[in-house]
Order: sequence, then structure tokens, then C-alpha cells
Amino acid sequence: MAESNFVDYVKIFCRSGKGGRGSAHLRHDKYIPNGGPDGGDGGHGGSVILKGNRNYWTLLHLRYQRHAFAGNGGNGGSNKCFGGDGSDVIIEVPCGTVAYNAETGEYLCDITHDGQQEVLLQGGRGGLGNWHFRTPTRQAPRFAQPGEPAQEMMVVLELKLLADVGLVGFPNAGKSTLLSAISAARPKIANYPFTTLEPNLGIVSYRDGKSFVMADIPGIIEGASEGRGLGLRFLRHIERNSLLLFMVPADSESIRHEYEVLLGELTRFNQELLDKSRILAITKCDLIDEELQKMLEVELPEDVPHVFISGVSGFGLQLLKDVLWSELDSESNKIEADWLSERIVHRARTAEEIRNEFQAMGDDDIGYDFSPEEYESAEDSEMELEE
Ligand SMILES: Nc1nc2c(ncn2[C@@H]2O[C@H](COP(=O)(O)OP(=O)(O)OP(=O)(O)O)[C@@H](O)[C@H]2O)c(=O)[nH]1
Ligand SMILES: [Mg+2]
Repeated sequence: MAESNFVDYVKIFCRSGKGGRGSAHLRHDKYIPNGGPDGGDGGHGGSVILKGNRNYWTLLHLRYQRHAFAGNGGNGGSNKCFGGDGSDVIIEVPCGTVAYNAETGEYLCDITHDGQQEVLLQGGRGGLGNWHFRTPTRQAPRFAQPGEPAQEMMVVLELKLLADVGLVGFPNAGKSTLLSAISAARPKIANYPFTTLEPNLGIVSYRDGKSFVMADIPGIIEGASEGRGLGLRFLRHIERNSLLLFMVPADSESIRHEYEVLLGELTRFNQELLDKSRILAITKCDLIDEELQKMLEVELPEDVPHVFISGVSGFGLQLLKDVLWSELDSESNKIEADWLSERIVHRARTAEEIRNEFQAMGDDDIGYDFSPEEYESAEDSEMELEE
């Protein structure tokens, strides 16, 4: 995956800014020897923020970004001077990005629309200066509040494509052929397994100017959940789809068996995928005649609607679009941005899983290979209470 432009997984070490400390200054001026406390407050530290940007399609621009450090708040000064606020760091990501804590696997947030901002790490508040602590009985407080410390976290950003229909099938099932037949996308098509190595999106136009997005993902094989083939890494791209289109070639040994294997692999990946609507497409129907089609029809799985299609001859494609649309349009699948994100349940990941995925991608070098202390500057370490 090293040369690929499709980057859907990055790990970034984030740190928010710490708050500046308040000043404990006591005023001493000419002719004002005991001027009292006049220490100002410290500034707030900057936050680390994720922001949706629809002009990005992948996380490629973040591939070599190892850390995101927000600015520290400035310290308060004499004469009630406030410290400056630290600058925020805004990480721009494509819509469809989900953030996890890499150490615990905990789900943090989900960016689904353009301009949406989510705070990953809040900057520390600045400390109060001694001016706030003056009382009639303690007129010269020689202390002030320190600022709140910075927060650090290793964050994993995962892109989950926002598509309505996800294609699920073994390699060579004709997924890319279908996508190229009904959309303007031009994925690579060839007669060998794993032609498609990274997901492709296509916009399928339907009647009356309506359209929906279809995602072609690399083929799945039996044992994918144990890491065979390209593994299940790409399955996260169909986690958001409201509809899964299973594709099994007409010339396969047993359509029912292939369908069940695919379903089994998906279940092992994420149980929630079973709640999605499913449609079964029997592909490459130009290879069989009508009689054979009737015979096949008898032994198809009953719990899922099916359509016979051929991406090459165009047979059944209009019917397929009709079926897909009516399913997408039905109440249970209405995609409304507001509750879309609630409906998707992002499972928490285990740290182990995240590590394995990174290893599978041969991407260990983009990991956490420096000590955060290295970045502590000398100035930072003297943030003790000022007397
Ligand atoms: N006869 C016939 N051949 C087809 C049809 N659809 C696809 N093929 C052929 O099947 C082979 C595989 O097609 P692809 O579209 O690359 O299959 P895929 O599912 O995308 O495969 P991977 O990307 O490897 O997972 C190609 O040689 C296609 O020409 C069809 O409807 N009829
Ligand atoms: Mg393909």
C-alpha cells in the first residue's frame, strides 16, 4: 500500500496546549512601595480540532503528519496583563472520517459533513493571577494558579466512505464491471482475483435526476476475517452504507453457499452489518440461458431479494437500479444527515486490533516512535507555581 494514493488510515500523535500560569506579581513602583497584587491570568491553551472538508477524498495529505501540537497559553504578567491564548490546530479531514483513541481503541468522534468541527483534545485553561486572590486579610497573596496541563493522545483516523450501496463479493465476481456499467467510474477490470486493491466510488444516476453512490471494494474470500486475501480492512468502507449488494457469478458452484460464506465473513467482522438491507445480484448472466436461470432461481436463498444481471451485456441493470432505489427510498433507509451518524454504531476497537491492522499494512514506521518528552522544551518544564 506504500505507493497508493488511497489512504484511509492514519495515526497522529496529538497534544493540546497547556494553559499559561497566572502571575503572582506584586506591584512596586516609585512612590507606590506596596502596590498590592497585580498578576494577570494565564492564556488558554490551544485545542486539537477535527474539521470536515468536502474537498478531500482520502487521508493522503495526513500520511506523513506524525503529530499535531496546539500552542501553549502565554503566562500572565504584571500590571494585570493576560497571557495570550495558544493557537488551535485544525486537522482537516474528508467527510466520513472516524477518530479512535489508538491506545484504548475508544471511539472518539465522527465527521460526516463539510465544516463540522469536533474537539479531539481540549486545551488547558489558563491559571488565575494573584489579583483574584486578594482579600482584606491577605493583601499581598504571593501565589497564583498554574495553568491546566496539556492533554496527549495517539489518535487513529479511519476513513469510512460515505456511499449508499456497498458491493460485496468474491474476487472476480464482476463488481468493478457493474460499477463501470452503471456509473462514470472507471475502475480497473481484469480476469484475475484482486484486480481492485482499493475502494472506488461511483455515482449512479437514476430517473428524474436522482442518483446514489455506489462503493466497489476489494473482493472478500473465505477466511478473510482471519486475515486471508486483503483481509477485512476494506470492510469498514461498507459499514456506513445503508444497503449491501451481494454479488455472486451465475457460473459459481453454489450461489447459496457463496452467499452464506460472504455473509459469515461480514458477521465476523461486525455483527451490526447484518441489520442492513441486503440484495443479491447474480452476475454474468450473459453466460447462462433463460432455462438455466429458472433452475438457479429455485435454489437461491429465500431471505434476500435477488436480481439477475450482466455488467457486460447490460441485462437486468435497469431492474437492478429500480430495486436498489426502492430499497434506498424506503422509510427504513432514508438517509438524513442528522440522524445518519446516530444510526451508525462505531464499534470500539481494541488496541490490539489497531496494532495488527497497522502491521498488516506494513506501516509500522508511521507509528509512535518518539518519546513525547523529546518535545518538552526547557521553557515548558518550569510551569510550577510561581511564588
Ligand atoms: N461474461 C461476463 N463476464 C463478466 C461480467 N462481469 C464481469 N465479467 C468478467 O469477470 C472478470 C472480473 O471482473 P471484475 O469486474 O474485475 O471483477 P471484480 O469483482 O471487480 O474483481 P476483483 O476486483 O478482483 O475483486 C473480468 O474478466 C470481466 O470481464 C459479465 O457480466 N459477463
Ligand atoms: Mg474489481
